[in-house]
Amino acid sequence: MSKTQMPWQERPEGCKDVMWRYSQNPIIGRYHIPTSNSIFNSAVVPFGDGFAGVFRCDNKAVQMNIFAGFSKDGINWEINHEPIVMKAGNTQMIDSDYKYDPRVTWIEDRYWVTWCNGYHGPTIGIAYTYDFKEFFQCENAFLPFNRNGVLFPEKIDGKYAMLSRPSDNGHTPFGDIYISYSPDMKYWGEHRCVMKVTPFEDSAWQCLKIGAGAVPILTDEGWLMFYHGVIRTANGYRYSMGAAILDKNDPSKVKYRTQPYLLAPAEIYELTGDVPNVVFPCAALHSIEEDKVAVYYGAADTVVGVAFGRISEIIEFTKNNSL
Ligand code: BMA
Repeated sequence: MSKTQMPWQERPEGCKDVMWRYSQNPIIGRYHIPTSNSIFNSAVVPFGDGFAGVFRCDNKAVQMNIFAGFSKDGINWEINHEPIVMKAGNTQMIDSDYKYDPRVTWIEDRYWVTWCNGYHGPTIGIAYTYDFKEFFQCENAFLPFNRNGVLFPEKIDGKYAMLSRPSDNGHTPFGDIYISYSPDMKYWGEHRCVMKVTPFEDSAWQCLKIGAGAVPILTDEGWLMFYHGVIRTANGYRYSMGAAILDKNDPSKVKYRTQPYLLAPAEIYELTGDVPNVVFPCAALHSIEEDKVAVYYGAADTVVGVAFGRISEIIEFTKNNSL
């Protein structure tokens, strides 16, 4: 990021945590557009002299869809009142019963959007856009069922690379992170396991399932990846956020991975909502030069929050507290 000032707040006085929340969270409320029941698990990127994003807005019939939005400062967002209407991309139009949990990545010459696409159950949908006005839908990456498709921001060994989590058709009680490659954004293969859940006694917050969160950030140590981890409690699932560092040239190799979480449900808007106890990262704005990152996350499947951190400190923390 250079042209635009990324959203930022210094660590609050007395705070010892490696990441801290924006003081005005949540930045997007559940009724931010007229039709919405909830807005969460959404993705933002630098765009023009500001930012653009793709937002998950469930409507008051609780139908899941994705909407484009724009912002000058990354905090105050104008979200379109109508959902994204796709045109045909690298294939004929394919069914989409619903769309949710988008991620957005700039690769080479355009923005790519991935999301959980309803095609006989959830799988990973892919589209591209140049302007966040016109969107072109491509082939689904995988067979159902799959969730949390997250593209790398550059080709690896000449191929597009995507993290994902094979799942089931419900509130999946399992899940590990895999990587897949494609020469053309149409055909995906070379599927390799990246990271599995942890034994309960080692790190319980990530013992049930894990999934990629934000687009990985290339650092001197490798790819910094924020991910979500889930534990099943007496009261249901609890979603927290951790970080991993993947090998630069072979991201199926995990170099480090946090034993403690970086962010877990603790504030009222994370503890209470349509689905209590969810912190679900889907995007990160960053500046390597300024040593800053702002992670965007869905809170309690209801609103959007932001958390800040120093990239160098997160890397040190991940190395020093690795499983
Ligand atoms: C997952 C997805 C997410 C959601 C999470 C917690 O399976 O549906 O969209 O945030 O559950 O409900």
